[in-house]
Amino acid sequence: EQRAGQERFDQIIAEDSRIEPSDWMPEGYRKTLVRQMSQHAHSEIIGMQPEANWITRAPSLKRKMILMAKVQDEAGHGLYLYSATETLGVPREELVRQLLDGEAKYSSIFNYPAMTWADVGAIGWLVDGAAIQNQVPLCRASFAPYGRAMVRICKEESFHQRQGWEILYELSHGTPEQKAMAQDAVNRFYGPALQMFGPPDDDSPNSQQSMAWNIKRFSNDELRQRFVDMIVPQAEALGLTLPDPDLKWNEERGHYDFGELDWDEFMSVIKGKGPCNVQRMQHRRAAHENGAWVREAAAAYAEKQARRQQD
Ligand code: FAQ
Repeated sequence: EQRAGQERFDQIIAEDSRIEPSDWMPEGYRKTLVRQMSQHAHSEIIGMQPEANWITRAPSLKRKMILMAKVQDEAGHGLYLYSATETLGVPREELVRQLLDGEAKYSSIFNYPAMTWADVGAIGWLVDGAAIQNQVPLCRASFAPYGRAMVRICKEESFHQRQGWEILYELSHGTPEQKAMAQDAVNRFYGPALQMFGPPDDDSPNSQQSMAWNIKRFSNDELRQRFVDMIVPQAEALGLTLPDPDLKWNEERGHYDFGELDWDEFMSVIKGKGPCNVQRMQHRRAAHENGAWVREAAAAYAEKQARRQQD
């Protein structure tokens, strides 16, 4: 049965078709998906924190409503992704436990603080922008529930990126102080946003296999390059600069060259030593504990409904 399963799996991958949860799959494929999808879900949930910090301080009612909607979208993305991961046979409680115990990673970017209102703009433009670049190809991931979740998520991320760009545009066309604030936010978020795509290809242990399984469609460096090519003209349109003296159009390659990123910083953030790692995890653990009564009430309600149906 294992051999037949493997053959069918190989055929589905070779045809660039899709694996459903009920299909046989190799254990490594399942593990890789659980790892990547759950880390993605955790990132969405932890990623609510930097921007949520600004909901009460948004500069107008309209901005507050937009920001609230965006942060709620991130919660929704986390939930679809947890549900998609559960189809691989790992219960939600276990995924959450892995996050709270520090076993599972989440994106490095969310360990940086949102210090000014302009940071909310930079997060929308650069962080959601990088997220879209990485996630559009994931709509074609070979594991069907992941791809399906990604379609909706990407639509919402596009709105998020536009709202961030618009915040920065307003600031960069405002007073000199506002423009300086926008520039400072871009200066701080540019490098960490580029690191969201993961380590350079030579140091990316998972890429090759994930690409062979049609989970990843492009390598970390390919997506990073596309992102840089996309944001350079957008930065020009904003009237802001990107903080990289080596950023230069390369006619021969047809791409922008850019400088080496600070990979020591990246590794240290992933290992828990970024500016906000401790705060992010403390906040998440407290939110989990404070939400225990909601989970208990929901479970009791579900049980009551199930009993009623039996009667
Ligand atoms: N941060 O071999 P690779 C969002 C880890 S967007 C932390 O290259 P892989 C939207 C990696 O897990 C952000 N860790 O790994 C939003 C692996 O460690 P492991 C979330 C990172 O998986 C916006 C090790 O390094 N998006 O949330 C990072 O093939 C605004 C070796 O790396 C996704 O998760 C990093 N940046 O490629 C929400 C997208 N990069 O697991 C709120 C889906 C790498 O072996 C507000 N994920 N690592 O212990 C992916 O596409 C891939 O997992 C990559 C990494 C590209 C992130």
